[in-house]
Amino acid sequence: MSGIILHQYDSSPFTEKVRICLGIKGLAWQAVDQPVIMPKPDLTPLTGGYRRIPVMQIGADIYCDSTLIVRELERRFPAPSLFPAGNSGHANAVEIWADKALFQSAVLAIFGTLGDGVDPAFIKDREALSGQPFNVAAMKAMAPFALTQIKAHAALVAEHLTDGRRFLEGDAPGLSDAAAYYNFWFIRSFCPGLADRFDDVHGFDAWYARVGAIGHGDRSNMIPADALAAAKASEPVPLDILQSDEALRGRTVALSATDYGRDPIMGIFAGSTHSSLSVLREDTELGAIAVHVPRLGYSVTAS
Ligand SMILES: N[C@@H](CCC(=O)N[C@@H](CS)C(=O)NCC(=O)O)C(=O)O
Repeated sequence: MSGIILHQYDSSPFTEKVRICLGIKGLAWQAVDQPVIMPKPDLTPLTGGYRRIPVMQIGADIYCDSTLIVRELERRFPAPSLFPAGNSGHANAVEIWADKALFQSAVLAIFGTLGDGVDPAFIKDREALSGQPFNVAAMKAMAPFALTQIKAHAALVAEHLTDGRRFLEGDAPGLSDAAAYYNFWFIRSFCPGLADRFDDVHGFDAWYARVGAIGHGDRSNMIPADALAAAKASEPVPLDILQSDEALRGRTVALSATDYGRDPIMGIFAGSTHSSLSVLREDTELGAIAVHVPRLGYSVTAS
């Protein structure tokens, strides 16, 4: 067993990026379904406050954010690689494009189309998450424009495939494909009929079908209590701290996303790399837990 536990919900687009990466690697994993809105009483004891989805757990190590999760998968399970062309720069750039620009257009197109049908409890929750009003009227007005943007993004993908390659890095799929794919999956699964085919964007739909066919690896389901028990039964893996972060060693810090969902993760600063930050937390029920976040897009503040 890989020991991978993914805290997720099936409709989560950022999780779909991770699920496709699990499929590329052919890994077995266990899904713990978490609520779509707060409260998340079986998640926050593990994360120390972080509420966003997905979160990966391996024993008593908790990895927040899809960008860190896929890189931790690559580190622990290197073959087949998520960087099949042997370099990561292209995938890193594609992922930033997908997570920011393309995701914003997808959100506008979906919620502008669902319009007044969006659950008020969901709206209230997402307003608290973002600190911004969830303005359905504005989204409705923007949805047609957002759809033109989405098709233009699809055309960028198709343009990259014009030399006949099957996937964005060549003949084998990688993180680039998972990242470029998941927002189109989000739209197509949430709003069937809205942007189901791009017949005049030659090559796009065939690529989309190839990525979808990769699947999600070998998934089984786990109840939240078993995930909490797995954390309790394990110890976090030992960590190193970069020389440049030595001053933070042993200090109580808050890790926080800098875009939205900024709930702080309080803990003892215990690890860092150029791409991640880690704290250790002592939970009265679960014992020692290490929580890891990406360095990019997260702040660390000593109290
Ligand atoms: N940068 C984060 C973004 C994650 C994100 O925004 N996830 C959405 C679901 S796809 C979320 O957490 N929404 C609020 C919630 O589920 O509570 C990542 O890549 O994991």
